[in-house]
Amino acid sequence: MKWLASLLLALALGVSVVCAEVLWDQPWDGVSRGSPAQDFTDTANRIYSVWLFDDFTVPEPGWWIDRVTVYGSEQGNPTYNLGVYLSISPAPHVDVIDVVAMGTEVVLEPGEWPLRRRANLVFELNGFYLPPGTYYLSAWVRRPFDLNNDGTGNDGGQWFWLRTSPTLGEPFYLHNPGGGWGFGGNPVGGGWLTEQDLAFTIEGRATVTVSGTVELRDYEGDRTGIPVTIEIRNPGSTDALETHVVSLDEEGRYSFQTLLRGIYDLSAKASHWLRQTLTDVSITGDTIANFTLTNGDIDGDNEVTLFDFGQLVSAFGTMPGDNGWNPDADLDGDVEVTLFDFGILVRNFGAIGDE
Ligand SMILES: [Ca+2]
Ligand SMILES: [Ca+2]
Ligand SMILES: [Ca+2]
Ligand SMILES: [Ca+2]
Repeated sequence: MKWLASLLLALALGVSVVCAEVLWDQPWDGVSRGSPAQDFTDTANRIYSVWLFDDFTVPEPGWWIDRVTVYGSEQGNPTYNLGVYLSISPAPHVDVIDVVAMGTEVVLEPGEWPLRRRANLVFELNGFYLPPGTYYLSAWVRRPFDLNNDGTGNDGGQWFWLRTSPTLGEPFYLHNPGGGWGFGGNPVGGGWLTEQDLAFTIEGRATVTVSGTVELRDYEGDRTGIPVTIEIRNPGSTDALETHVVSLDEEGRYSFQTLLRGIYDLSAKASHWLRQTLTDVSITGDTIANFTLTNGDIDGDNEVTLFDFGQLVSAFGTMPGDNGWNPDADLDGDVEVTLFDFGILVRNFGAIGDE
C-alpha cells in the first residue's frame, strides 16, 4: 500500500497526479548500431571523447519534462561509469553544453565484452520546465575506455547512441574536441558523416487548452474588440497563478493554453462588466469554462452603485468626440450614452461581482 500513501501525500500537498505523455519521440530504428557518446577519462583515449547532439522543438508555451530516455548500446562495463549526463542546450557543441540532469544506465540484454548489448540512459527530471524553442539534446557516459591501460576496452569500454529514422529537423551533430576521430574540433553535422538522427524519447506534460464562451450581457457592440482578463487561481485565493488576456470571436468564444494541472478557480473580468469566478474547475485535460458577465460597472470597482450612476450621468447624451464621452458608460455598445444604458444600470443596480 506504499503507492496509496504516496498518492495521498501527493494529494495532501496539492500536487496534481498526471500521467506523463510522450512529448517527443525518436524511437530506435531497430537496425542501427549507433555511435559512441562518451567522455573517455583515460589519458590514452581522451582524444576520442565525443558528444552527439540532436535537435528537438518545444512549442508554445513550453513543456514540463518528467523523463528523457536515450536509446543506446553498451560494449564494456557500466559499473565503471563516473557519471551519466544529459544536456539540453541552445547549440550543438560542447562549448555551450549545459548539463541538466544526471541519470542511470539501464542494460537491457545479457552478455559481456565484446558483445554489444542494448543499454538505455534514463533521466528523471520530475517536471523540468523548458520554454518554447529549438534545443539540442546530448547524452553521454563518462568513464575510462581502457582502465588498466593494456590496450583493450574490456574493462571500461564504451556506450553507443542508437539511431532513429527518418530524420526529424536537423540530422545529428558530432563534436569531438580532441580530434581523435579525425573530424577536428568543430561540430560536424550530418551524423557520422551520414544524414541520420539519434534515438530518444521525451515524456512529460504539454499544455492543455482552456476554452469556452464569455457572454457579455446586455451588449450589442463588437465583442471582438473587448479584452477579457481570465485569471487562474488556487481554490479560494484571489491571487492569480496565471493571467490570460483573451479576445473573443464573433460568437464570444475564447481559448488559451496553460501548463497548470489540477483544481483551480477561474476568474473573468472585462471593462464595465462584473467579475465572475468559477470555483473548483478541474483542469486535467482540455477544459471548457463558460462565463456570463453582468453589465453596469462603469468605474470598474466590481459593483454597480451610485458611482457608476454618477459616471453615466456625466457622460449622458455623448458620442465619441464629444466632451465627456466615456466609452465605459456606453454599456450596450451602440456608441452613444443613452437611456438604454441607463436601463441596463438600473436593472443591475446593487449587483456585486465575485472576488
Ligand atoms: Ca583494458
Ligand atoms: Ca534531428
Ligand atoms: Ca462600479
Ligand atoms: Ca449606449
